[in-house]
Amino acid sequence: MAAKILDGKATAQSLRQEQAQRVAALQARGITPGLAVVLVGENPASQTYVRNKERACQAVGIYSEVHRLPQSTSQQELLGLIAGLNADPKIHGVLVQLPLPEKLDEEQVILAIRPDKDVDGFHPENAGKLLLGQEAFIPCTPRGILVLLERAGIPVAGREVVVVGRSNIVGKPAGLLLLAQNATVSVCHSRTANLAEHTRRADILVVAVGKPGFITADMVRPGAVVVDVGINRVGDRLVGDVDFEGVSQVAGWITPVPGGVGPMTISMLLENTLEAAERLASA
Ligand code: L34
Repeated sequence: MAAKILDGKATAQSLRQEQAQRVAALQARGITPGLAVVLVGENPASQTYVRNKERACQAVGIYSEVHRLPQSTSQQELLGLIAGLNADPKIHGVLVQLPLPEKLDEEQVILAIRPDKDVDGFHPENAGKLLLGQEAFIPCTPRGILVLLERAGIPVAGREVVVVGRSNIVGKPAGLLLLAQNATVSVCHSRTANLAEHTRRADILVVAVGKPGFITADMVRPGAVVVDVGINRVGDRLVGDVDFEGVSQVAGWITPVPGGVGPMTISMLLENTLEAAERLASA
């Protein structure tokens, strides 16, 4: 195996110490940072992610509450809960785990979260600020990718970055963030013609499509940095969107799945929650 491992688990772990210190500093001023997570339904992957978020909060001393609601929850009930959390002074961050059950209106739910508690950065106000380069909550997964590269000493400015996937929660904000860091960014998607021609040009390749083994070794430039955002369950195994076996022979750096971007997503949620509480402390 040629590629070095971009270890998200270890990076998230080392960030925890700094985060615990920030919690202590807030507590010295009488503020305990608080996060509310809302989980609707029984999606097993979401249950795992939310449990991991709860544990991470506990590990650094952030107060967290998880509201587990049945699949049958109505839009009105969900909006009512969010209104309560918006007004709750213990809560600095509010997150509604996605995806929501089909019959719920995701867009309306996100719009109901107070932008200054929107630690996912999904509210149009935060998304718009990110687009304009203004200070905002930055979505956790894209922010996690940036911090992972930064902590590994991998420069972004001036480099050719190709993002595969254009979702609102990963692909689009990742492209904008990398652009703000002076990368030359292409965003590819399901209708991209000659995808491999694009991916082979990448110094840094970010993949978030949700298809196991989608990126193969022949699509990767030798020595490239490969960031695999996918988490797919294949039988009883977790695999990314990148064929790790093959691509790790070619790439210079690669994120594993699990232990890559996932733990960084959670780490950045803690980061955003701390920022929300710190803003209140200095207000
Ligand atoms: N609202 N919805 C909202 N915010 C988010 O930031 C998310 N995301 C994505 C899905 N829906 C969301 C997450 O939390 C993806 N995601 C997430 C969070 C944690 C992990 C993966 C994705 C994670 O802990 N991954 C572990 C393995 C977990 C497992 O065993 O399944 C890892 O090592 O990659």
